[in-house]
Amino acid sequence: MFCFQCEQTAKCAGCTNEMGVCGKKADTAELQDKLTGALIGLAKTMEGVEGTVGDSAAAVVVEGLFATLTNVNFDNDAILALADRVEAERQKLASESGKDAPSYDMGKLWGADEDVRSLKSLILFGIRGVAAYAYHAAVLGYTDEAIHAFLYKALRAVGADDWGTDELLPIVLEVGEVNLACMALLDKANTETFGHPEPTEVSQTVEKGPFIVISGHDLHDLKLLLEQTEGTGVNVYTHGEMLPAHAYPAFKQYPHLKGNFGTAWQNQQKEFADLPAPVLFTTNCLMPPKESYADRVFTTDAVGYPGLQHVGPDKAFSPVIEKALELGGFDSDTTLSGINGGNAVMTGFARNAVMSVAETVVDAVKAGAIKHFFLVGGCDGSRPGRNYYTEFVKQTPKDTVVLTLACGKFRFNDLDLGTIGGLPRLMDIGQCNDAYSAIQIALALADAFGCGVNDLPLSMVLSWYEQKAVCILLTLLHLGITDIRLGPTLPAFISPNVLNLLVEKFDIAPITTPEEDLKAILG
Ligand code: SF4
Ligand code: SF3
Repeated sequence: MFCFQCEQTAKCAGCTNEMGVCGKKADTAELQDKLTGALIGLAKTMEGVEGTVGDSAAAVVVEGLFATLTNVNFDNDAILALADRVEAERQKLASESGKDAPSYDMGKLWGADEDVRSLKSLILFGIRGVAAYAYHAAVLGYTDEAIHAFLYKALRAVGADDWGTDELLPIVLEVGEVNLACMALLDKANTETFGHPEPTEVSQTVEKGPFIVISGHDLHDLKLLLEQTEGTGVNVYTHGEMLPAHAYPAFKQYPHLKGNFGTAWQNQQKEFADLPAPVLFTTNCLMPPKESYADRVFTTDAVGYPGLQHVGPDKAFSPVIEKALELGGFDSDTTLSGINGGNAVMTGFARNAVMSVAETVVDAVKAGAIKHFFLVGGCDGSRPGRNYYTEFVKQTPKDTVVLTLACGKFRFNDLDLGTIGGLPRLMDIGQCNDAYSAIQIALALADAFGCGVNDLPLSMVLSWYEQKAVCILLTLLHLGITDIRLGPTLPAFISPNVLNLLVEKFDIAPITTPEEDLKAILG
């Protein structure tokens, strides 16, 4: 196998043995390549006849890309079934249009010249992230043909044998542009369906009695689960990237959505080991479950793992609810504190909430009360160097504000950083896709100060793990944002030449130490 799409890849170079660091087995990796190759074949078959492509083809492209994202699907049967659907769509289209293109051999990509491989990887991994966001928007009824058309174009670019830097680089940045549109679509879907997030304190105490833990990014699944658990005596707790759901008005009407359980994804094997409740995964990041709790883990949507119970498109969560009733939950109220010992966390500082206090923020900056903003956001992971982010946030001066998003925040979201002028110093904007909100906040601040985003007293200190972080990073580059610090390590798929290019054009830099980086940023 060969896979180097995530941050924990073996030796910071690539997973090549019988099993990847994430637990993905070689045969699964090969089937994922087969699926991706089939998607490229389908996209090539579509060239010139996109107008005749039906919704089912668009759906399978989105799902096929999403399923190959890190920590989503480990189930060979599910991946093969997706590849078969792709194949069927290609044959249907080919018979209609008289045009056909075979599956692409991914071995050609992994064996390509390192700069070509690097740029194509940025495109492929980036669109895997875009597809995940497009999937969540689509389940709420929001789709955009321009986004689908770009996914086809980007797949063709990955399969273009004679393309070099000149052809590929513009498409890399276009991934960022389209991802911005896709995050905007998801933001619209979420806020029009569930309302605008409001600052909300979330308890980390699990009340006694039966409960379900729901993880991942899909708010629609949460809604369906809350509806189906209503009146059953089963409480619901969020986990990981589901935490920001508590801030949406539509979810506040469910009194049995009680709080949050646990921290970021890489702690699940420890945190779920003795859990007297089932866990439902709606997206990444699923880790191979330990035997001790595998019978309590359920998957849905694009997520899958051999042997785990999967809830299909009918979304009948009854087996999950029955499991919760059977396990019964804790005998007494139980708190799993955050990693710094805090028992409650705040979320919901999305664009509407922050912009409603924009005047206070701008006045505080003008009066010198707020000297600097940091966006410390992105994915969490298990690399020891990731305590950089905890230390960085702890060391930010009292006259600075820390904005955060995605699951990396569990490293510090239980810290009490105090307030500035009535505003909390630490504000959680939401999930990784709420980077859209963060961008809107930054643009509004730039507007208020009559400057560009790069001229704001704002620094981005980002952590990455999987491919959603890749497309978000490309969005920031597309917007011309410079001086980003990235860690805990740089992507293995960025070749030295491509890195030079990013450094020259965007001043992107690896994190060093909290002390040095803070000194460099604050002068
Ligand atoms: Fe390795 Fe990451 Fe690929 Fe898993 S997703 S096989 S850890 S590079
Ligand atoms: Fe986390 Fe997996 Fe990336 Fe949406 S849940 S951020 S790592």
